Amino acid sequence: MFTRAIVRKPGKNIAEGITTANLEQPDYDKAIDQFGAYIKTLKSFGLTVDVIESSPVYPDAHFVEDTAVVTPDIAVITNPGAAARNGEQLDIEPVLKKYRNIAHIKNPGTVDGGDVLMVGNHFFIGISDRTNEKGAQQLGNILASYRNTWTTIPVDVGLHFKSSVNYVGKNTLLVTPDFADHPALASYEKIMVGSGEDYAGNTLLINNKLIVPKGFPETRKKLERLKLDIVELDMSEFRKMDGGLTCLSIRF
Ligand code: CIR
Repeated sequence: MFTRAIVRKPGKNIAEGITTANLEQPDYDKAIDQFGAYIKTLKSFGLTVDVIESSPVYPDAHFVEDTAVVTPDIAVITNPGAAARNGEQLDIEPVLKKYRNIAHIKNPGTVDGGDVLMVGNHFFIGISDRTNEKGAQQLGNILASYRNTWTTIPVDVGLHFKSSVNYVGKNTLLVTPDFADHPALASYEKIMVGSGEDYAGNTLLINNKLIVPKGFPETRKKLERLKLDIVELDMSEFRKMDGGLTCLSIRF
């Protein structure tokens, strides 16, 4: 059970972040509304939410997930792999310090939290443009010292591992076609996102409830078979900056 989440308000500089999405610029006011709905949903799921002020320096700073990996035992402050984002983690550490002992990923290791999928006490660590082998090894060693297991998995498509694969409960992973047959995921049931709905692979499970991005009906229909409560949230403005539901919070 998660009891808390940390989120960070998007800044007026939201459109200056990194993106590969060929979409128009995000609208600040709309993003703030979507962010508000996101917080409201987390609270309705019983979480206490710490909201950090926006960053004048880092336009991607509201994607807090990338700055830390938090388990019941420890908060690992990451070393984000994009130079333009490295530094965001410094504002997150003092908040996490209130709740957990702290460990750090150090150079030359880099990790983005978006590459780390926790399934019970197993951690998948995606090796991507943001997370390197050395970072994965450091993180894995820390996790293993608390009786967790971990494996790496290459991320050749999408920004992060969790852009494509997420745990949706009941031993089931929601996957995009690129990861559907990956041998590292063989021991799980799979639900494949709907056709052309890869963005919906970034679906968020919190305390047996699912938050899914709005506008992906085929995926939603497939997820209904899990018989979990589902809340749909409009993520249009964050999608324009390659962000999704998991990116906007650290849950623990
Ligand atoms: C970036 O490129 O780093 C941001 N524009 C998006 C980060 C999304 N974070 C995530 O998937 N965990």
